[in-house]
Amino acid sequence: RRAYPFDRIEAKWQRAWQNRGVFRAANPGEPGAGKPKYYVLDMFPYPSGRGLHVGHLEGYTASDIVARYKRMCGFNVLHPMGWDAFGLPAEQHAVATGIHPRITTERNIANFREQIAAMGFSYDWSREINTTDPRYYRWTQWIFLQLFRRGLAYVAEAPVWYCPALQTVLANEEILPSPEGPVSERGHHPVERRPLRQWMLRITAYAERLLADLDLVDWPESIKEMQRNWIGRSEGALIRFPIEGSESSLEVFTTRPDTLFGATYLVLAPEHPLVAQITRPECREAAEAYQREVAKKSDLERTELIQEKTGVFIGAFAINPASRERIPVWIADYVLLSYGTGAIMAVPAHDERDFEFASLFGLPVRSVVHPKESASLPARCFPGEGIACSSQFLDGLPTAEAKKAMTAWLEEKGLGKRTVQYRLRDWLFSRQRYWGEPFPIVWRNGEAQPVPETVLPVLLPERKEFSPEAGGFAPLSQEKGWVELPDGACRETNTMPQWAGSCWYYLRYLDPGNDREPVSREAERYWMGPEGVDLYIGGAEHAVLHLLYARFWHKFLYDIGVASTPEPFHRLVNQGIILGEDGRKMSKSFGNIVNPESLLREYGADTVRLFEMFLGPLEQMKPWSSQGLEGPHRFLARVWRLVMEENAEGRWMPRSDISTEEAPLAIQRLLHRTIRKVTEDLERLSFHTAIAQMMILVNALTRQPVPSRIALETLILLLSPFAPHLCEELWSVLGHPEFLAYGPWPEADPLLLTEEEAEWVIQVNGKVRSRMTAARDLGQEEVESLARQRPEIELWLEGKPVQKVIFVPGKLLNFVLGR
Ligand code: ANZ
Repeated sequence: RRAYPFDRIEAKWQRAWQNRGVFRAANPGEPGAGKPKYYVLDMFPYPSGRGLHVGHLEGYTASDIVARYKRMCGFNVLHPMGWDAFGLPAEQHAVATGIHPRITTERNIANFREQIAAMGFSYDWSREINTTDPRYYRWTQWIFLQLFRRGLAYVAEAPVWYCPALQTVLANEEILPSPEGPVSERGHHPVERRPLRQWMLRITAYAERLLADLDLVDWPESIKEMQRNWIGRSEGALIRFPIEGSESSLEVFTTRPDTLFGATYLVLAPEHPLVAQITRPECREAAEAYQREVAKKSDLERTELIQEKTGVFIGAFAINPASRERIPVWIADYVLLSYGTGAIMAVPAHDERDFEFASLFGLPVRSVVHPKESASLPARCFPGEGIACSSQFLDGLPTAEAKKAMTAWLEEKGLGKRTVQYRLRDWLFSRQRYWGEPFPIVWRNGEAQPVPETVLPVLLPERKEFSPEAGGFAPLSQEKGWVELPDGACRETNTMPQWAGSCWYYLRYLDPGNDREPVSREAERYWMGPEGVDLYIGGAEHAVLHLLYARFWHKFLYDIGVASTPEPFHRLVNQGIILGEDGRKMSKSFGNIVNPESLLREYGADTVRLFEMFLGPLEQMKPWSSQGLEGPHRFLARVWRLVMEENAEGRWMPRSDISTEEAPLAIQRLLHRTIRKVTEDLERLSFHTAIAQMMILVNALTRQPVPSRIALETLILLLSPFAPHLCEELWSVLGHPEFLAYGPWPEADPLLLTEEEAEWVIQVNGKVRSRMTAARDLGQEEVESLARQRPEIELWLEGKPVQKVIFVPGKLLNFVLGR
């Protein structure tokens, strides 16, 4: 038997919200747009065949609570949802089953939509978007054309990652390291380097801004750091070394020009184009054998520190431009072709890798920097900063100044120049797949030409065959009637990668029906001003994929006047991963995915929502426990019974004894402390602590012989973002005809908050472990809850059952732990 009739209530309010368009956000010019705006965004899902699981719902519940809270605070809230529906899984399914990806995608979307609706999320469905809808991808193609016209999209033959299993190329960001070598992010299939002609986007042109503007956004430091590392800015110098007996010279990139006098040999990446030219005939055979061996390894394997260094002398000598010394030229795989100039000057005295290499092959080590503290030279390699020595005009200069002095000297002599290098590479933007956006490009006389904007979208042709052809040919190339144009031109047959659609979807929600432009200026200024999306919630796995790509497109859209803010997402929050009951990541392969359907049937959406948030801090990783749903469910049933009672026929009726008098002072004080705490906790997205406080309030109200109407209404308002169906029902039972969704957020009365404070002592097993200042008249429950929220107490209690709690009013709380 159900603790309260959630099934009836939930269906009823979901219908009412939908029918009355309660969550429609007002665009400029519409009634409601006079309010301040708040844009709270979820990372839209890829509608997979598996449906939503409780991990998705965590982020969506959090953002929904914020959306509902902000609405009650008087904001015009934009809270949209859509589908990132191009991509590999639908296509692989199509290859396996012969069912068109569009059909699978539509089916999956319908399923997702239903699951999401059952949770009572307050999305404005009138703004729903789907990246595979031609009315949407028309503008994705339009943006690509603008990139192309400005030289930011180009075709290049480059060594790219190719995945034989997926039969497509992949971007650097889609490759993961693994013990067996690099693999695809999707599916973990082995990948290899292949030279292929591909579309590239010049994200490197934005490297500096992508880096600098991280300072403008309120994001987790860990994500910012991952982006900084991915962009990988290094300041240094390019230095030219003449090659003895050759016209050519060799350029190296170094971050330590101050160590030039210590450069005792040069190293080229084995694939460096100069190798063929300068290798001496007697060394050719060995060099080529080495090149073949290296071709089998990935960059990651090559730069692995623990790996034994390998290399081959190629018989050539260069001249150190500072010391005029004759130094040997080697090839070795610890130097990568794709970074800097693909060649280095080796300074074994000050670089660990060079030192290791020099020791192995007996190459000279020359110290040119000594530590600040002592003039004696360390026996081994000294990679730190210090004072230059044995370096003529640099001697005595600290490293920073020596770098400047050497760079100035090189520039003056025309031997080198200051430079900034980035680890970031241009974005490989084409895929040999069917299920993606076609490029708005035709090839005429070997030249890529843009399709005029007026004929967009370039529709994806219907097909019955989805397999790519072996050898990296795109499936669309078989679609002759589509590819060949009457004037002899041919369409581009690659498609865009899945990331394309998600690069700008948050802008389309602002004005989804616009068929003249991606988004109107007016809607964009209103919703994005002044700092972009106010809150963006999603998984941390997108740290350098979606979040970097979207920032790049956004900056471009800013440059061409479509966007008005330098950054798209002001505040970013990553929900923590929810682990299976077994403590492992939820995944199909572990068979531990919890789907929401059965839980919704058994407990209802409000309980699932509350439980998701009560699991622990939003950003932390936490294990799931389906039994844990009982507690939140009983809590909601208790709230229900504060307002409702069962009559003789077993029907739920409003309680007849609800008092219109003020609650006793102690209850009023608790009530207002709860208002303050829940409000503060919502502002900092600390949902579990807000719930804990409301539980204390409900316990206190349950102990009252007759509940006070004011206290009940306040509780309902505070609880409504978390358990919206139950609260709408109780709100209407208490005689309010208007939707609670726009109800007034309660305000704490400062007079009821002023209280005498006390210093509370918190003990664990009789030992003082923390102290906190809080109201003197707090009850045991409140002190216990506050104490448990303190990190140091959390640590002391972690994993140990509390046997009993000793409470001394106004003074002390002692947790006695079981053994
Ligand atoms: C000489 C030197 C002396 C260096 C010294 C370091 C210390 P980051 O900070 O990552 O930019 N390097 C340059 N290009 C390379 C390539 N393609 N493959 C492998 N290593 C490369 O590192 C820049 C430093 O990494 C450069 O500075 C170069 O070694 C090396 F005491 O030059 B250095």
